[in-house]
Amino acid sequence: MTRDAQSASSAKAEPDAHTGLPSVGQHDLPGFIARITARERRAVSQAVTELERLSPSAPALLQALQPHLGHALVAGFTGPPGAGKSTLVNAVIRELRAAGKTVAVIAVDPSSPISGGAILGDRIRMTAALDDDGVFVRSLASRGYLGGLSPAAVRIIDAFDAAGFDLILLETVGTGQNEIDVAEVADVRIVISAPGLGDDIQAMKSGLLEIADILVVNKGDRPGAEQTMQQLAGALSIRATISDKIPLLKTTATSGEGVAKLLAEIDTVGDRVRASGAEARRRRRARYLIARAAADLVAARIRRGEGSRLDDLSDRVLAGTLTPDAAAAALLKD
Ligand SMILES: Nc1nc2c(ncn2[C@@H]2O[C@H](COP(=O)(O)OP(=O)(O)OP(=O)(O)O)[C@@H](O)[C@H]2O)c(=O)[nH]1
Ligand SMILES: [Mg+2]
Repeated sequence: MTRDAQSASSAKAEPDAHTGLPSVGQHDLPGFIARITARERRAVSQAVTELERLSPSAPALLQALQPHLGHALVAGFTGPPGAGKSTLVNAVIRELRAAGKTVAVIAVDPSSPISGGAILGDRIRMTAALDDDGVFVRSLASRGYLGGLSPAAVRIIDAFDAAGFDLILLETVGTGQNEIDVAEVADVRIVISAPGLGDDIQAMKSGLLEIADILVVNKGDRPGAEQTMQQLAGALSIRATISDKIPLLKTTATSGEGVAKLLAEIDTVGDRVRASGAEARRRRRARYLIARAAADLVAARIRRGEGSRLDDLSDRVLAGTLTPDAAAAALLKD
């Protein structure tokens, strides 16, 4: 079958009840995979949507993608709302394209209510190169994904990886545990701060600093950038064992200053990560998806009618004969 014939046949298929998309029947899955690995834009887009929404054919798709994974490096851009993550991602895209590298972007909940950043604005800024086949951007801006927004983002990584993109940039707002989870799935974790964000250093201390492979102070053109650099250097020096390994950089995303240096650092960390093999990177994503799915299953089980068992365990906790942790362990063993 020619590529066009394949496109036509998948376009004619019955729409999937869940996603409204033409559903990918088992029979043309190999053709669909071939179009994804050839980075055919429509196929990549459809695969991403199916994985995002966990359509009925998504599990089979995810499985069929596995032999094609391992090329891409995933770089997570995390930081407080308004630090300039999207602007920096945009600058990084430009730099990567100038170097002939292909790049896919996943922006998780890019419109944070706190900074008031517009989703559309994000999209326009990040899709400046819309007609460039070497760039693909997907914003996950609304809730309601089956299994959660973060697992959706992690599933999508596989579609972009199979499509052969060199780098996958993952933008997440680093305020909640979920976002930090997603950032941990990244191969290279870039934590972005900026002057004038209030208690951002405090936020850094509560978790973000630990996950950083590279620390960036963006808005280097703003007054206070130097002070933020010093504060972060101070926070790093307290953790003496890692301080000499974590690069601390200053960027101005709006002008592109410092972005080349950032890419060089991403490359350095990337080489280190690549040395540990593609399987280790894929394994981390698989572990995350399994752990999240398991947690969901347990929560569903508890919600669904294990009430009497819970009542029984609660009685024992109230009587002081069982700790809540031991009760939880007992519940999981059932
Ligand atoms: N002066 C200056 N402004 C910047 C710089 N980088 C980003 N900005 C501005 O900061 C604002 C927020 O930038 P975004 O890139 O949307 O920040 P973000 O971290 O993606 O924000 P959320 O996704 O809402 O968390 C915008 O008005 C940008 O133009 C910079 O280097 N210098
Ligand atoms: Mg953003």
